[in-house]
Amino acid sequence: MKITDAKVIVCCPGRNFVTLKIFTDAGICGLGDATLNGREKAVATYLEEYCIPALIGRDARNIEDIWHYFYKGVYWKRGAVTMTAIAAIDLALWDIKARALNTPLYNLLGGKSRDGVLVYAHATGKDLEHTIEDVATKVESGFLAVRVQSGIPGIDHAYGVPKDKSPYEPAQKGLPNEETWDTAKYLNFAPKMFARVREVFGEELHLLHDMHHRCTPIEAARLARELEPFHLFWLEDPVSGELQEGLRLLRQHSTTPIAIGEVFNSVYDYTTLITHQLIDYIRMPLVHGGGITHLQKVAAFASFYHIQTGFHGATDLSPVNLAASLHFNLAINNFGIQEYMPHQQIVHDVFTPNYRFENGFMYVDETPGIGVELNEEKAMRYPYQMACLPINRKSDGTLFYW
Ligand code: EZ4
Ligand code: CO
Repeated sequence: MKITDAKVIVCCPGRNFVTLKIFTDAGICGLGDATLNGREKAVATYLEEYCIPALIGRDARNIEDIWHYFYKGVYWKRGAVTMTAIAAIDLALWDIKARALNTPLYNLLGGKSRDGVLVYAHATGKDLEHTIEDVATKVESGFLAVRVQSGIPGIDHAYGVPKDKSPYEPAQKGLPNEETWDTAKYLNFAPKMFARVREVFGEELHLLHDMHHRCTPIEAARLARELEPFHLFWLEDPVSGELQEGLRLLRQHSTTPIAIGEVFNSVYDYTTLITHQLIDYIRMPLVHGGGITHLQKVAAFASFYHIQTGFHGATDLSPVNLAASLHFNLAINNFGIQEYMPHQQIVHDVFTPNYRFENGFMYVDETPGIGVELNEEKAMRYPYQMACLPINRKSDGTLFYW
């Protein structure tokens, strides 16, 4: 089955998405997500200029060989742009293989280890009481796990917390916004927030929290320790992933489970963290981590250390990534949880997914392949608009370093 062509579709139904479509001489096409928030065109160009010409003529069935061709063959290994491009190729090839064999993707990954995928929702609010209301809304809609983030007294805008009722979107049109951050105010507020959430919602609800790499190791250790009575499912990105020894320091002080890696793209970002058992959940998503072929190996490696998956799943990853992640999560033994934020309706004008949410879990249907269709004609109606993630400064103007 020869690859005859491939093309990159960049569209902006509410936010930017980059999709790779690979064509074969068997008449079967596959889709891969190539969206890297705020750097979309870099991946699109990487694919168009360097990958697609080298893909044409290859046998689409040889996924492992093609993966290594693009990983090792280019000399310049790793990096978010490269690994996102490789992921898009890899996802599209797995989609093609599963469509060719007329079976849902999870069947090729070992079959189902479970019926549904446990997912967590985001609850946010401009202040604590609005956040509590949003947690209640998520619980009422059936979620068993909720990530809680709130506006913080004394901080103008907390990352990822919409100011009004507008949909979640951390990227803003144009060049990066500059926001102000105050760690001391945050550290004072977060334990009070979780005390109140537990008081209102009791012990059963799984609670998660994202620190977005804003703390030093000793600050993170303080918070992880103070949050212990509230039994978090996980504390995410407590320190920058670049500082792996920081996680060891945190570990020495706290039993709060740790998740990290939404900005990672390689197993080599994880080797110390996994083998020294400094974390509990890996966050690297298929789309930024070289696709299924690479994540299968990382997840298997983590499994030997009793570390589970908890893939990134914000709305800046496309429905193709989410659907592929659900197949992956259904199949592997050491699945933990999946982040799930529903895309805006306008996204489903372009992408038609095969998944549904019910009572805290997500399910895929029996559609062969990854199970997502892209309407290219509709995609053309939403042209790319530059948007970037914000930059943070301390209250005295210093640019955040970690
Ligand atoms: O910052 O998706 O856990 N989720 C997150 C997200 C990420 C954005 C980056 O593109 O931290 O809000
Ligand atoms: Co995060």
